Amino acid sequence: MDNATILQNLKKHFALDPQTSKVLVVGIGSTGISVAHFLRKLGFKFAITDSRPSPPLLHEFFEMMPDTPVFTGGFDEPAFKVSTHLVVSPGIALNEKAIIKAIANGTQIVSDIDLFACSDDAPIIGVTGSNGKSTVTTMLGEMAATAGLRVAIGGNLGIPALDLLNQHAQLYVIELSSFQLERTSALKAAAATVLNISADHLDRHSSITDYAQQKQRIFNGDGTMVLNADDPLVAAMHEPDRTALTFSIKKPADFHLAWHGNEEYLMQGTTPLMPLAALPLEGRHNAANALAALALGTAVGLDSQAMCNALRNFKGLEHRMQKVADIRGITWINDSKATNIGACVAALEGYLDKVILIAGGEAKGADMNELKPVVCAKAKSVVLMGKDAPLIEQALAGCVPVYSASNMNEAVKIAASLAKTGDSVLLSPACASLDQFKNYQDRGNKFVKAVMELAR
Ligand code: UMA
Ligand code: ADP
Repeated sequence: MDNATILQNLKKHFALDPQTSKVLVVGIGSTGISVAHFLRKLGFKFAITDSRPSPPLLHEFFEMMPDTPVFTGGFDEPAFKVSTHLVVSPGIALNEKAIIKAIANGTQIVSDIDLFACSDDAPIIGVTGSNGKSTVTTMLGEMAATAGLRVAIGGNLGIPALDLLNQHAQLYVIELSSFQLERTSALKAAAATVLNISADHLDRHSSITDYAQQKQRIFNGDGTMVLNADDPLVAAMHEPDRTALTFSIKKPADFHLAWHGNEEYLMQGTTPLMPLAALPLEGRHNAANALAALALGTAVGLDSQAMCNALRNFKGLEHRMQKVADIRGITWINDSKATNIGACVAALEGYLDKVILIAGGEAKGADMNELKPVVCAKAKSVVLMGKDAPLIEQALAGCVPVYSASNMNEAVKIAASLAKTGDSVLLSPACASLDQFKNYQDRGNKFVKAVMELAR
């Protein structure tokens, strides 16, 4: 799309105009920097702000755009007062005092996703949910590439949506978080899904209802709704006058599982697509992810054969049910990305035998009692670590033996001492990692390292 058309769209949707608008970019992270590049390319004047005194990307920003006004070390800046538009990064809550005041003064809130949605005509697939977003987004990217399309994938997955525009894609697959969706109004995806809803980010959202409502915004517009028939909160999002496709791993749906001969198959209606056993991923929840990806791909016209070929070759992502090693008959699984209860429950539910679970970290306001039934059913013992370990221990009282570890090395050693030949040890923390680690990758990498040391 040429710049003139993008400018027309921005004017129509947000009254954003390089001649008259004063834009403040809020947040100097990867989103803020992508927004700054975009605005500069279109000739907007803007300023940028970050509440941290020296955000990590500040130096890089100064070097790229030395003439742009920068305000750091707090949001209580006059810059908010004079702005007509704020482009707020997802990591920044909209209930910041300066933002609330600006909204009250008539300042418009826009997201990077809004700007992106105004800037290309190619179809967009939107993927949200509490768990499985990155897996499904990546699967779809591989499906579309196998089908011969020029496809760009990003958003919450890592590359900010605006940075994908220079790939001139024929199809975009955008992972969207609740934070991105709550401030987005212009996105009209050709196909979109809410994969599932379980408690997460309740430190930012006032309730699970509010969190689900923000996720539901992915269905704005008139694209195909892809709905998880196994999740009542998602199934309830169905709008009768819209085209919808359902997926399920428990019952018949548009995309579902069924026995065909003596093998379980991924099915489209009554048509067997491929055997479930040919999907090279651990965990039954990944069957749900594959069915969701097939439904989304079908909605935008991808070829079934190409999609199944991509699934057969899909390697999975690191830190999601990643098999780390088999050591003396014990299987070690890294599911460090399980930063909420839903992911840990899904991981445990996929096991037929009992496992030794390593969990704990920051609970983010979630109710750890929800872990109890599945832990009682599927765990032999639990090793807990991190800030909210006491909350989990309390929730699991009387259920399974619980051990405490002060760091990952210790957790792995305790788990090794408990495990017997044939057991699995699963790191699936049900919590965020930031109390003890840089991020979930760091937590997973430390787990892998500790397991490898055992092997030696
Ligand atoms: N900041 C403040 N004040 C605050 C909070 C943040 O000034 O109170 C500043 C930070 O200093 C930072 C800047 O805001 O410099 C931007 O922060 P950001 O947290 O919005 O981070 P970005 O680098 O722009 O990354 C964001 C997403 N981060 C979050 O939503 C927290 C990235 O998702 C995403 O990949 C990226 O945009 C590109 O779209 C990460 C994430 O953790 C992976 N997402 C959460 C999740 O998956 O659970 C939602
Ligand atoms: P997201 O991007 O939503 O965080 P990921 O694909 O990165 O999703 O997976 C995050 C965590 O959720 C991992 O622990 C993974 O094993 C688990 N998970 C993946 N898909 C699902 C699903 N459909 N239901 C529940 N948990 C899932």
